[in-house]
Amino acid sequence: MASLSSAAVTAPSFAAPAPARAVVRRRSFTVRASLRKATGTAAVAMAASALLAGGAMAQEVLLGAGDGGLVFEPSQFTVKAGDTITFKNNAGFPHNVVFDEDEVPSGVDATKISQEEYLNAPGETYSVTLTVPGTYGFYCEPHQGAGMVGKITVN
Ligand SMILES: [Cu+2]
Repeated sequence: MASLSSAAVTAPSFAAPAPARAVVRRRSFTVRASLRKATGTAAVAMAASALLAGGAMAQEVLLGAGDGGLVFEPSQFTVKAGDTITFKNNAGFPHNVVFDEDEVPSGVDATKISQEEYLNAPGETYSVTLTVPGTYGFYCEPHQGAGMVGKITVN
C-alpha cells in the first residue's frame, strides 16, 4: 500500500521530463548497436590476429603445433619494426622463448626481449615488440634439441 501510493506520487513528476527519457532510451539502443559492431570487429581481429589498438600489426606464434609437435608455429616469419609478436602456449608446454644473443641485431639486448621463465599454463602468452630491423634467432630451451627454434625478420 505504501509503495503503491509513493509510485502514484512519483509518476506525475516523471511525466514532465518525458522527452529526456526518450533520449536516454535512444542512446541505449545506439550503445547496443555499436557494441555489436565492436564485437564483430574484435572477432575479425582475433581471427586474423592482425590488429592492435595502436594500429600496429600483431603476429601470433603458437608454442607447440596443433598436432602436438614441439615447434613454434610459424617458426619463420617477417614483421615490421614496432609490430608485436605474441607467443601462446598451445601444446607440449612448458615452453619458453629465448632470443640468441649471437643472432639478434647489434645493440639489441637478447635477455630483455626473452621470456626465460617457463610458460606453464594452457593459453599463457608472452608478447614482445621488436623495434630494431634485422633477423632474430630464438629457441625454446627445453625443446631446442627437438627442433623448437625459430627466426624472425624485422623490416
Ligand atoms: Cu618448448
